[in-house]
Amino acid sequence: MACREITCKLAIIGAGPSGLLLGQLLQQAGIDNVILEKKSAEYVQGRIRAGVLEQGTVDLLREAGVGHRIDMEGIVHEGLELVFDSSRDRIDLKRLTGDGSVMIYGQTEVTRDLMEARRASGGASFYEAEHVQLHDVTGVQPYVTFTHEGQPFRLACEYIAGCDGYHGMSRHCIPKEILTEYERVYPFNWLGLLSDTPPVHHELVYVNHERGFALCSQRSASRSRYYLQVPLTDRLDDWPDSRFWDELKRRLPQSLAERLIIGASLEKSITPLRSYVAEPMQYGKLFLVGDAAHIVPPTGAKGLNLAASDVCTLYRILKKAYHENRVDLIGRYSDIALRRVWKATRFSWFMTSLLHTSVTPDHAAFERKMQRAEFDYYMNSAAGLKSIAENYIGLPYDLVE
Ligand code: RFL
Ligand code: PHB
Repeated sequence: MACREITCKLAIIGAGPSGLLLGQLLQQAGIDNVILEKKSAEYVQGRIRAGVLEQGTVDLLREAGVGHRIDMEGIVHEGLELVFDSSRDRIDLKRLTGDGSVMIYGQTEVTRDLMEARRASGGASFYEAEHVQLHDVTGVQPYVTFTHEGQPFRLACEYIAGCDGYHGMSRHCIPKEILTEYERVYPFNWLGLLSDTPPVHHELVYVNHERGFALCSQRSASRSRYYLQVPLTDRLDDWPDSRFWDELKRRLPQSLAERLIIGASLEKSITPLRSYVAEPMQYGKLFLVGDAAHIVPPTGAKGLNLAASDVCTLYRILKKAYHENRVDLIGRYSDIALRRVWKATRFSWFMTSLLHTSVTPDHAAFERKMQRAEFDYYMNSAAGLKSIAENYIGLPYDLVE
């Protein structure tokens, strides 16, 4: 079958939040782009993931023209709780950061809003694209080949955004001698449960209990999301709903446990915890964006937010390059993005280390003492509280100029 030829300024690989948001912002700026996604739209839309949006992410979504539903349905949180054993401490985000907050709005909803905006903008998207391959990324005119519904395509473009997540292939186009990878895999997983039950508390509660970490999150006044630290060897079959609820109750302070309302799970999944950063985040005309370049453990609620700040950096650079002929900025993407990436990687690692119980028996007693001392320090120091608060609401974006 003859290969169909199409052209655009930017080829976007992946229709997760990174690809969809970048596509939407550029579409609005008159910079045409084509999105290629391996999975079906229904599959992408159905993935249950993040729930906490930083103010910077919400502002960027508004700028992309998809702020309407967030502003109506998102829940503003001005604080969160940290619990060590049974003692509860509140971090007052608003007071500590001078009016800062985060927004509770599910990644599934962000994805739905962005997909609808994409449809309305008329931007081209190919779902269930197969055999996606990048070519000549360091050449004058890179291109992407793929197959869609059995038809081979050749997409000629000026730049490529690799928004294809941690398991994507864009990153692997950067030669091994150029790419440096930094990684830490944590020795436990998270088991998540979604249920149509009212949240146990009106704010998020992060718990360090000697039986393991627990998190009480939410999607709405009637939908809860809970997580438990579980051993790497545990499988979903090991965790019928009743066991999940019993274990969560045991890890919560009594004041919360007695208020916990349980119900059937709508979804349950196991997530590995990993810190990973690939440097540089760009190679020739290929830019890596979001999870394609870095992964953080979810304890700091940073993954999606970091994807949004990468998108913001690349969007501002491309807009200036196309509208103001500032092509000199193109080579600065990686350096600008990585500064914020490393700070969020540090915070996510810090929160993970502070809140999870050790699985190495030799060090467990010592590490628990260290965690308690760290808790006491952070919760009783104005500087400590402020440090957690300003990182949780999201550090400022670096300027592109
Ligand atoms: P995604 O969402 O993985 O999307 C990548 C897309 O690329 C597609 N793809 C390909 N397409 C074409 N050709 C190929 N060869 C391809 N290979 C892959 C994939 O099918 C997919 O659709 O990456 P993106 O867009 O960078 O977005 C990143 C976020 O999804 C992720 O960081 C967050 O979900 C992380 N995360 C959280 N982040 C937050 O900011 N706040 C949170 O509260 C939060 N909680 C979480 C989380 C992630 C979790 N899990 C499941 C890892 C909670 C959990 C449990
Ligand atoms: C969630 O609601 O899925 C969530 C919230 C906060 C986190 C991680 C996940 O730190």
